[in-house]
Amino acid sequence: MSTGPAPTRAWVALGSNLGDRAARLAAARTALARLPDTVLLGASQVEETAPLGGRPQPPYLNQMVLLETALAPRALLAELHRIEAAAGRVRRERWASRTLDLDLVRYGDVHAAEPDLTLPHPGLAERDFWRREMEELTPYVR
Ligand code: A4P
Ligand code: MG
Repeated sequence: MSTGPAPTRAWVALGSNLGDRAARLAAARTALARLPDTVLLGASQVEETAPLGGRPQPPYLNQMVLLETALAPRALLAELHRIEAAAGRVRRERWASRTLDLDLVRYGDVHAAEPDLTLPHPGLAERDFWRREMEELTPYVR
């Protein structure tokens, strides 16, 4: 019997604005559902959003998923980075176009203020579409 950490709800935002965006999101959902000690409880609609950040770049497809996971926040974030890398993401400057971006928006009620882990994600305040997508996931929170 496993006696690991109690499973926690984690909200993960998916974004893509390069290449076959819908396929990138679909592959990311599959990869997230396969993470160890993790269940994908639900996914919001995929929506197209105008690029934020002022830099000229193509529109994004965005979506949010709700996970139940026994992975600790930093372990989960490391898995998100691994999935991004597998999708061919090259980290250049901040806010630049990307094949796949995965952000940890919320992890239970955990608050963190480290550069490598800020929770809840600071983008939540200015991203209407994240809040709308979280609203859509409410029925899955239980
Ligand atoms: N980091 C700290 N806390 C977190 C967290 N809660 N979730 C650190 C994810 N990462 C977190 O991230 C930079 C560093 O943030 C990482 O080392 C991580 O440890 P990154 O993914 O390498 O860089 P980034 O994605 O270019 O920067 P950032 O700040 O995450 O930008 P965003 O917020 O992801 O913005 N417009 C629309 N319409 N839709 C979008 O999805 N996305 C962006 C990217 C810009 N414009 C957009 C969208
Ligand atoms: Mg990011």
